Amino acid sequence: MKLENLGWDEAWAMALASWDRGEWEPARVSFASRERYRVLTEEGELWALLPGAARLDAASPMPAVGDWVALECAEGETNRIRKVLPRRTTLGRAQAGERKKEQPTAARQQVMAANVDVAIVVCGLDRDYNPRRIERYLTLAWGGGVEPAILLNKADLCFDADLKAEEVRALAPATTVETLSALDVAGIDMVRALVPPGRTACLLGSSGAGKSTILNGLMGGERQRTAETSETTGKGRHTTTHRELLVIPGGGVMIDTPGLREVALIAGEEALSAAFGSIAELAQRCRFTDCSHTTEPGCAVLCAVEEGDLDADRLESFHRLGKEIAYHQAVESTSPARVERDKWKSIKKEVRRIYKSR
Ligand SMILES: Nc1nc2c(ncn2[C@@H]2O[C@H](COP(=O)(O)OP(=O)(O)OP(=O)(O)O)[C@@H](O)[C@H]2O)c(=O)[nH]1
Ligand SMILES: [Mg+2]
Ligand SMILES: [Zn+2]
Repeated sequence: MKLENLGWDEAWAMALASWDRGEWEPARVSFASRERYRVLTEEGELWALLPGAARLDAASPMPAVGDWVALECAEGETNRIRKVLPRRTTLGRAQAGERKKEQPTAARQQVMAANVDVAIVVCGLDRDYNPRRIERYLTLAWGGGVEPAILLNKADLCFDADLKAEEVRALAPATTVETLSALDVAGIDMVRALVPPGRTACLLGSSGAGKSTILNGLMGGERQRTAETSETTGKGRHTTTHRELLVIPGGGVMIDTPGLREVALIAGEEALSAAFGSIAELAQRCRFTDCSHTTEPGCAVLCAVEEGDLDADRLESFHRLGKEIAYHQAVESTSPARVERDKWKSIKKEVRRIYKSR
């Protein structure tokens, strides 16, 4: 297995070299339970344990699916995870930008996936279709510094797929929005293009949306179990029960997740304020009150990035979200009919809450 296809690069190698005296191997977590982990290495997939010492080290979070770790492999002994390399992005409650603070173990365990490049939000065009829910998933992605893409699946079951796609594009004009049928080769090829070698995608969306079906299409076989949605409610059956990272033949890696319940999604809003609240705080110390935190002199936000107190990814994600909101507000102010619509309501409400202190 070539680690480069899994996303390994020079910067990761340097991070590992900063602790390693040559005895540790790089590995990527593909499955995580309380005790046992499955990891991908150059030699293939292995089981590994997390020794107590690593677990108690507050600076090193509990390994999550997608994490790069330092693995100790000794002949005839169990493989041990020694360190978790600092995350670039985090999907879930505990945020990468917070890593300076010591976090309680419970909070550290809320990470759904680490080091994800693109969060693929899957929404069925059947009874699953729900723009409000898509917004929540977008919030979750942005909050973790992850670029989202939206796939409207089951186009074969929908007569106005294009109309719905337009509606979703209006929610997030800077985000990729595609319609597909996961049962169709053309749809699968389109998704394949989103996950070239070296790139990491994470599938998000409610149960029954077709996440595992899409992944099976990419894997070229029945790799993940899928199940029909309930005939009475149209809802999925929570078929996928744990998060898992798979290597796409000839492509990058993809993480399948179980459909989230609404409660978990609200965590996305918490994540947003965790991610951007610190930027809002820093912004109070910028020289100019209308600072855009891009090129201005005396910008406290850029200064924090320079000094390593704020992730550059995080700021980039903040700018992307800002663009989406600016677009949305422009649309609202020019078309009164749209003011009623509560698109972006949850995101805007949260952003307003973050800025209230200014
Ligand atoms: N008609 C049609 N059915 C689809 C499509 N994609 C998925 N399905 C079906 O939808 C059902 C649910 O798909 P899954 O892939 O199990 O859904 P999931 O998102 O993985 O659900 P969880 O694992 O429960 O979170 C299965 O019966 C699939 O065959 C599609 O594009 N068209
Ligand atoms: Mg599934
Ligand atoms: Zn600034």
